[in-house]
Amino acid sequence: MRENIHVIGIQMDLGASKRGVNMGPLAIRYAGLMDKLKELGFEALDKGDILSDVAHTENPKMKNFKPIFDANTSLYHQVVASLKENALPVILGGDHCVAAGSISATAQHYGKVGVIWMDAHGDFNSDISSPSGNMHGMPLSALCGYGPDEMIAFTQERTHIDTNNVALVGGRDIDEDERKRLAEAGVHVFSIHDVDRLGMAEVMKRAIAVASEGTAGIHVSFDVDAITPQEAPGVGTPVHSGLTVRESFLAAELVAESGKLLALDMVEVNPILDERNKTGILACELILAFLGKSVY
Ligand code: HAR
Ligand code: MN
Ligand code: MN
Ligand code: MN
Repeated sequence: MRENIHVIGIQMDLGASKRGVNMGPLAIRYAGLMDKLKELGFEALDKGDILSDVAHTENPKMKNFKPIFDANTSLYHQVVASLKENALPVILGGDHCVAAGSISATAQHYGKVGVIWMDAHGDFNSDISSPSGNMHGMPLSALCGYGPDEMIAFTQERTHIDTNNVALVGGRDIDEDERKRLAEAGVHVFSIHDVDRLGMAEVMKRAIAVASEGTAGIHVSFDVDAITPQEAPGVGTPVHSGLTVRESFLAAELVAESGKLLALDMVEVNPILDERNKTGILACELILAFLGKSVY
């Protein structure tokens, strides 16, 4: 586990239909993230927030592509810089389109990384398959080389994530075409049903094995809508019957225990829809758990 943490916010909400998720980084910070990281003994640096240009759509199949790409380009360069400084980047979203920048950076730096994508959704649409044109439904597909390729065009050569090293955990609202695309691509899907049947400990054991095999380590991308909406109400696209709070923490604790974490995204916290920062506080505590805060 790295001792140096760089916290990088990105105030982005243009990838989603509902506005306000750009305030997520503030909500997570106001839950006390920086102080709590220092209490855990980390050298924690707040790199501030990347801002986004205003909404601007040229192509309705990829809404707000230009400002999303520009902000993601800044994020990509910041994450690469942090990795070069030997820090573990913690990225605060923002909607999930920001994983295009953050995971591209980890892949560029390490060459081969695994991804554990915790989400109610698959985020495996292309611009063609997307029912909405919302870019937060596309980043995992783009990162794995299934398009839209423009979304990750930060450098000349693309470093695609090998789907053999990708595990999706907690999925329960996946579009019909998206499900076929996930299966054809060979993404390892552990749906909420698998969590019920196998238990989170076994699911994470398998997900960590998938993401570790032949890789430098794991980038976890945690969409808070993976958690059941009663416990995480501050999300734009809630889906009933999700992960319990303890299942979420167990997942985080097992990732920490693996010692494989290279970078972490904590995304989709929408303070406008939240209840007294409940989801922001939960996101903050989950970050600490992923970084090794133990419960006893
Ligand atoms: N699958 C739907 C779409 O592509 C909804 C996806 C996005 N919602 C999220 N992503 N919060 O995790 O539009
Ligand atoms: Mn998502
Ligand atoms: Mn989601
Ligand atoms: Mn496989």
